[in-house]
Amino acid sequence: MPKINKILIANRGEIALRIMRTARELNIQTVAIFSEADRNSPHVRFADEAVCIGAPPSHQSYLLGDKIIEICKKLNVDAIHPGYGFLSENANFCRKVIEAGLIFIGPSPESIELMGDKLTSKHTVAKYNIPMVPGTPDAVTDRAIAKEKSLEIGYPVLIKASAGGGGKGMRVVEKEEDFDEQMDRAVSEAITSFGNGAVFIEKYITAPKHIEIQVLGDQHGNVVHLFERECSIQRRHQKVVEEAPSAVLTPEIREAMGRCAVDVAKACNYYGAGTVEFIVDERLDFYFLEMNTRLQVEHPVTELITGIDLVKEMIRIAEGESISFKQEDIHIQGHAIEIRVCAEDSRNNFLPDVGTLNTYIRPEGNGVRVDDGFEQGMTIPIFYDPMIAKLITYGKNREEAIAKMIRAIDEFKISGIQTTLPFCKFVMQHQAFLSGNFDTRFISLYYSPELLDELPDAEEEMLAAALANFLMTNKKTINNITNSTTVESSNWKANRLSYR
Ligand code: MV4
Repeated sequence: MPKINKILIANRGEIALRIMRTARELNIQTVAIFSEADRNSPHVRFADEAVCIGAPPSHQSYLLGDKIIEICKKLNVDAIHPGYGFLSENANFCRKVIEAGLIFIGPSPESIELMGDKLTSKHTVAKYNIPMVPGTPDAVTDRAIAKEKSLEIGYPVLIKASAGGGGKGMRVVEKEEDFDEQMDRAVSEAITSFGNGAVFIEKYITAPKHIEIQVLGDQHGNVVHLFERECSIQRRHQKVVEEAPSAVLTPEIREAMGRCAVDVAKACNYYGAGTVEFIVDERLDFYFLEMNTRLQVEHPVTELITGIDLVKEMIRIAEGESISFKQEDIHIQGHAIEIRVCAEDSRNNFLPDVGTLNTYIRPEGNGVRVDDGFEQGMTIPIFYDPMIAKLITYGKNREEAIAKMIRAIDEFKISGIQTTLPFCKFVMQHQAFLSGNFDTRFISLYYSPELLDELPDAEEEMLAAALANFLMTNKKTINNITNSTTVESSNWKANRLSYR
């Protein structure tokens, strides 16, 4: 079995650090790559070796597959971990890595290819009894036929790009009169975004929950699942809050979804870490949507409830080892929630906010994990994803995880840029979130920026503290009114800095 002694991480920021930390625990040497914009990043300093790969834009740096492979040869690297985004789901890159005699820490190029196209993935899993949304099994090109099928399926329908992702090339059609226009839009968007105009039709599920199952496969045909993540709170197809487990699944549905996810992985001979995405309707009927063939941003919530280090498993699997545990060995323990702290102004339509982290103080303490790749004083580059940090809390149950999250959000001090922290606090305090029963409409149904100002924010807290202080210094009067005992007080609360 090939032993990995040195890994190059073909990524940046928090995920590069996350992977390097596990590599170090396994006594594996690490090589970072970085663009000119990331020269001073923590992921560069953490690595044993680091190589500047090019100019800030991704196409001149983190997406230069051939150059990355060249660096591996020069530095005697054994394996590449692609992280998420960038080259992680690029089957051609994966193939070139293997052809260069290197190990790709992830699935085979064939699995990536099969699951990268939605229609191909549906055909691949067809031999297993995987529930799927009613729809056309193949691409539709003829409008008359497409409309006929849509009537059969029943409006509303959804036109989806087969090569799609991130909601691109996806159009809801409410009634037959709108069909032609929406089909034209979906096709042209699919061509522009993916260079492939193939679209298909599905029944539109109007209030779906997004629930995904983490799977692991090894190169000996073993596949296990690590339960679900609930990811319904999204904006523009970007997840904002994720948790594990889901508060609404019954043990029976959880097991059925887990078995389905394992079958999907088996259908494409999957190895490595992957995620099988489902939508779940009001009746808790679930439907397979697609499979993501990478380590995902939200993997920490699964690590916390299972105690499994997913990156460690990925590395061992890439070396040819078997998964280190059996399905029956793992159980859900406690509850974990993750929020994505992004450089976006939740008061202004989540517009990306550029600037410098003048203040950046992380929350700490029991049940708090922060995965990040920035430090105080750094500027957030405009060239990449606006995510600054992932804040993850873990408690013995959902209530505890939420309480810890609210405490940790308040403890997170960021100034210099607007972040999604206030929005995430709003979510944590919303009745629909607290109930555990919500769907992908959460933001459109419940959120408007004005509501953030109704939350007690740091400034209000300071005002309240100042008022309390004023009342305390006038305690004689208060005592006269309330007859309470006097207590010592100081100005510390009113004097403390407010960063937000
Ligand atoms: C759907 C759907 C409703 N009905 N398919 C969005 C991205 C892609 N992964 C699949 N998506 C959806 N597919 C049918 N037949 C609703 C969505 C959807 C969605 C799914 C998960 C999380 C957020 C979403 C937001 C809008 C639409």
